[in-house]
Amino acid sequence: MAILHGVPVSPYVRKVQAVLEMKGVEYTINPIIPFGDKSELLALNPIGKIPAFQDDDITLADSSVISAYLEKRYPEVSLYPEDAADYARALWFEEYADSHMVGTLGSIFFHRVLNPKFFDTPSDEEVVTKAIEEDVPVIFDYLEGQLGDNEYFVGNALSIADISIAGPFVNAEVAGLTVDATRWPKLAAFVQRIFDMPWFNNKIEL
Ligand SMILES: N[C@@H](CCC(=O)N[C@@H](CS)C(=O)NCC(=O)O)C(=O)O
Repeated sequence: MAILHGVPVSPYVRKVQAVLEMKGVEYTINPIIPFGDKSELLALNPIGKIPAFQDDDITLADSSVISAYLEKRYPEVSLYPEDAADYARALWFEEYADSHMVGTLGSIFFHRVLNPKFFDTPSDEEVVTKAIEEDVPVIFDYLEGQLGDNEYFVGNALSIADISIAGPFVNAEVAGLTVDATRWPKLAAFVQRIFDMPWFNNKIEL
């Protein structure tokens, strides 16, 4: 059976978990964390990050690589658009979520949740407030505009774009940051729509 290495606290692990669930692939989770002794993780991923993934005889790292592999290996439920432009747009949103959103929303989560709980360090609320007041609105404005009146980000069908974008909102919510529906109504409805999907893991266990 396939093994997903990593804890779903990570938005990247959550993304792969959602792809596996959507596609109905059987898997187990090895809840490895990327801190402390990294020897087990380094044997799976030379840069020591989660997620890593094993299936048949292959070992893979990086959530985008793993998701792209899953699409080819288990194509029955497709999460990547056929049309070339839509495909590129879906990859862009995946990249935007992974490289940009996780940096901002993830750092708020790190400060407010992980630091006090695991690293005996209080949240630096000055940094958090600056992120919430300056960086977050730029992201939310962009997403609200890109979504428009559609239910999903690309081609009005669920894709890897939506799964990638929704993931960091779980961490944000646990850190006390939700989408203000009066200011970003379309984005707030989108996040709720994905959170309500039965295959989406919208919880964080610490
Ligand atoms: N681009 C990678 C990012 C993976 C990543 O940064 N994972 C974090 C957890 S959220 C990690 O393992 N960090 C440990 C470290 O950087 O040492 C992916 O999409 O999988």
